[in-house]
Amino acid sequence: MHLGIIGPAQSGKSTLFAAATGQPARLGHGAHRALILVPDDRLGALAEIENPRKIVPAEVDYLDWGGVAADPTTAADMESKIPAEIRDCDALVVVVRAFESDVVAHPRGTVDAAHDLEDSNLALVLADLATVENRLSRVERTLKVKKDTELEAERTALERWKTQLESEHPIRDLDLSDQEWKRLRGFGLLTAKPLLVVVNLGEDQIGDADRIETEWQAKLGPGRSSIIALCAQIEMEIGQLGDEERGAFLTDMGIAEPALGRMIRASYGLLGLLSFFTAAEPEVRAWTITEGQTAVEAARVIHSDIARGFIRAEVIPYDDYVEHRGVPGAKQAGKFRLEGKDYIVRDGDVIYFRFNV
Ligand SMILES: Nc1nc2c(ncn2[C@@H]2O[C@H](COP(=O)(O)OP(=O)(O)OP(=O)(O)O)[C@@H](O)[C@H]2O)c(=O)[nH]1
Ligand SMILES: [Mg+2]
Repeated sequence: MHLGIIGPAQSGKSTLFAAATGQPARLGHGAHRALILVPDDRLGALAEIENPRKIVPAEVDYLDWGGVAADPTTAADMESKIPAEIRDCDALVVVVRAFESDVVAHPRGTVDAAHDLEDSNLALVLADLATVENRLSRVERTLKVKKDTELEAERTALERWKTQLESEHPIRDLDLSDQEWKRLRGFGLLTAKPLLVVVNLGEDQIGDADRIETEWQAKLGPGRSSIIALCAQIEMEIGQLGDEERGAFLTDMGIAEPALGRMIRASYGLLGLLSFFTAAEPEVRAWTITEGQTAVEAARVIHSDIARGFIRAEVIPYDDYVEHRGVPGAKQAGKFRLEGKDYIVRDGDVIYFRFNV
């Protein structure tokens, strides 16, 4: 999974990135990329049963890109500012600033997170509009010289997207058919990507996080988007603490759970991702797939050979696995299932793939 972090200048993107990745904050512009491990308590429970040599969590690839601000420029200009790396991301994280600080200047002079979000949205809408208009004029030129039903269908779709963007609304809020989603995929449109809004709170606003999240959730469109309020600075500090100090610090700050875990889960939810596990020697490991993927597709995530030579999947749901302390117990309790290629994998399935190549 690839997540791209964007947002106005000085909103706390690099601080959030540092908190998420455990790497030191590199302030200033420029792209930083890192893998972060997806926290999942279930791995610990499985490891306690299996005593593996290694525990391997699922990974998320984070890309911290510099400021994306909607200057009052042309759409084409905006489009050219968005790098290919951001277009390749599966979802975008927009960080907007709610924290007040005398030492950190705000590009606009005042802190207004809602306004920042509108700006960022507008920047992405403008970039998409340029992409759509370019393609539309090319399609129209071709249609003038030859008839092509496929291109006509594309023109209809492009015109619909253009209308949506011209009204300053993201593509993700349109009610699209599967076919249109398929068509969209090739365009890398930014506003079609799921969006996670991070409201970066001040240290003194943490107590308001729940209220702010509820308030903002209501403002987001019907498409796949979600909001989380956290204090990036504090999250970064939490990440630097040892396990023992961390508990005390969280209690002190009145934080039930570090927001990063919630953030990663939110991005999983937005993208329709789920984890399945493998728990055979030498490692207990989490793997990421999309909701609705089949056993053979899950096998392919591990290795193409396992998919090619797929015989069957031996499946135990996570809860049963833990309750019966592993495979023999689960088998005895009748919780062990043999599934074929087309089995739809569920979140938390512990799977052993039988294959032959
Ligand atoms: N008080 C406070 N300061 C913060 C918080 N988050 C970030 N900062 C500070 O704000 C400044 C900007 O943070 P960065 O993380 O560099 O922001 P950025 O969005 O990456 O900035 P650019 O990449 O330059 O656009 C730094 O001095 C941070 O220490 C926060 O939650 N509270
Ligand atoms: Mg930065």
